Amino acid sequence: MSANFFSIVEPAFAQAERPFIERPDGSVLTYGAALAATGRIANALAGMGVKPGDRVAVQVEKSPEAILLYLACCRAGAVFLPLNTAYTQAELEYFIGDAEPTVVVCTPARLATIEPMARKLGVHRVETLGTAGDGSIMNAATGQLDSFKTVARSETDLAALLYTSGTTGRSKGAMLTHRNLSSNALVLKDVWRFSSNDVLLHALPIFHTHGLFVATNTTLVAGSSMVFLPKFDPDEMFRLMPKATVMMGVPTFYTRLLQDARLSHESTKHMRLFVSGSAPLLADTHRQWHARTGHAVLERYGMTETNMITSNPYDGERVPGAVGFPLPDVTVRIADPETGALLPTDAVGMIEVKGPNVFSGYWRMPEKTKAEFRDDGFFITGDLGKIDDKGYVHIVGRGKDLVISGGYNVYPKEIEAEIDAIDGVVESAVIGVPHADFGEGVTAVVVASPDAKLDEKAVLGALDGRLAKYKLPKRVLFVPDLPRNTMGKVLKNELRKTYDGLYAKS
Ligand code: MCA
Ligand code: AMP
Repeated sequence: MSANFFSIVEPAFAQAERPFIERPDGSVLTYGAALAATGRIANALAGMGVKPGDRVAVQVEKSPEAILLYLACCRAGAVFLPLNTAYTQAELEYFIGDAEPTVVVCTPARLATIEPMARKLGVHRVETLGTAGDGSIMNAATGQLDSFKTVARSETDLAALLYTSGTTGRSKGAMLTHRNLSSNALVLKDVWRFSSNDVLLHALPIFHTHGLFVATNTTLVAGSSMVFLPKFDPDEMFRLMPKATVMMGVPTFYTRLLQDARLSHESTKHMRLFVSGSAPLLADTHRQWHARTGHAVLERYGMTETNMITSNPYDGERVPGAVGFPLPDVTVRIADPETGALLPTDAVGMIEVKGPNVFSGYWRMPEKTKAEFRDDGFFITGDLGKIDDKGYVHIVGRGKDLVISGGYNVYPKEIEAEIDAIDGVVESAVIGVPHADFGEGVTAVVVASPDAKLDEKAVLGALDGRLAKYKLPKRVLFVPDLPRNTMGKVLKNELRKTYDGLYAKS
């Protein structure tokens, strides 16, 4: 039997009249209409020359049609490559050059800039998709047959390519197989008790694992439905929450909703589950949420490379500050970061993971892939943690130099390289500093040459357009020297301590 992820979720589409996605205006895309549309789009993709294994790169605004395009890619056996809408032209150029997609789909507004660049990189077709069901890809699908024979795929065939930045060098494409997607979706459906009665309030972006796989794939395997918001907006969340039973969010969703007077037992009474992930949910936020709503947020832990790894229990204690137990079929262990030797209960070390959820490697980077796996197949997450005597996993820090801002990963090296290239900058260090809204605020500490007339505004001005906005430092601070150890390594921990209270009141 084919292991194509679409074939696994196909039973949901048999309930043709059931709602799949409800738009904020109340209009509904049923499973039946979605099935037919994915067939038409898959036929259009095949007509454009997309063959199984080809990449389809997609940088579009959130819409139900973007989900249909993702599913059509699955059906056609193509590898879906979603791209954050905040990525700049230079960032896109790298991804497209590296992934060599057959087709690029962008917003109508960006066609004029993306098309010439993509063509120069050898892309066969550049198509558009708007937020109102418009765009050339939808035009190409019009008139195509609804029926499409979903391409047979094996468990190890690629379903998606998701770029993650690295601690060193360039972004890496995490290769995710059909088995990675289906194993995680089936497990999450069970452990979070998803059923066809559920309605997920979906306010996450759909170009990363959280909004695309965790939220959408779990909905699909359960035949549930989603209320789809273009983006997180507290007014819309409170208006639509009475229609929903589940919400998934990054910690910033929870801290922002907590600041809203409308958050109460009453306004959340229709909900059965709140899930948090992508960044640490402070134990304090967990407790405040419980006090205000009566709901214990269920925190889980994952990575682009591994999908979801652990989850707090549905029944049983959801421990504030812990990320719960390894998911069924997933093995988690704690090892000495240097030697790989296994560590006992409660000892802090590197979190390593193995299971059907773990990706098959980085796109065209066999050496980087090898470096991040142990010989016995465990993936080295780069997160530091421990497992307590009850089996709960706790993340206590990061072995990797990473800042997580509002659920988005920012790798300091990438920002430092851009800052160091600015005239008058001697060197820089980028750190994450506690931030009331984003969890961590990207912060640049810069050493300028004595004769340079550089200030915060000038640095930010020089970075504008070169990096996605969420990567831009919230503050740029100038120092005469960076603190270093005897080996000459910048002491980022010391910098983090110095600037700890910088965003306390933001
Ligand atoms: C927007 N801005 C940000 C962020 N988002 N800056 C830093 N960090 C961010 N996350 C910028 C905007 O460009 C804007 O800049 C300014 O901050 C204020 O924007 P605002 O309107 O407040 O932001 P927003 O549009 O409300 O977005 C905040 C958000 C959003 C809702 C938290 O970032 C979001 O939806 N995050 C979810 C990320 C996510 O899905 N991560 C999952 C990755 P200016 O004022 O200059 O214009 S998957 C993953 O991590 C793993 C696998 C896992 O475990 O899930
Ligand atoms: P990404 O590369 O976007 O997939 O981000 C993965 C990283 O997000 C992980 O390696 C963790 O550092 C972090 N992360 C995800 N979920 C949690 C969580 N619940 N608590 C703490 N960190 C998390």
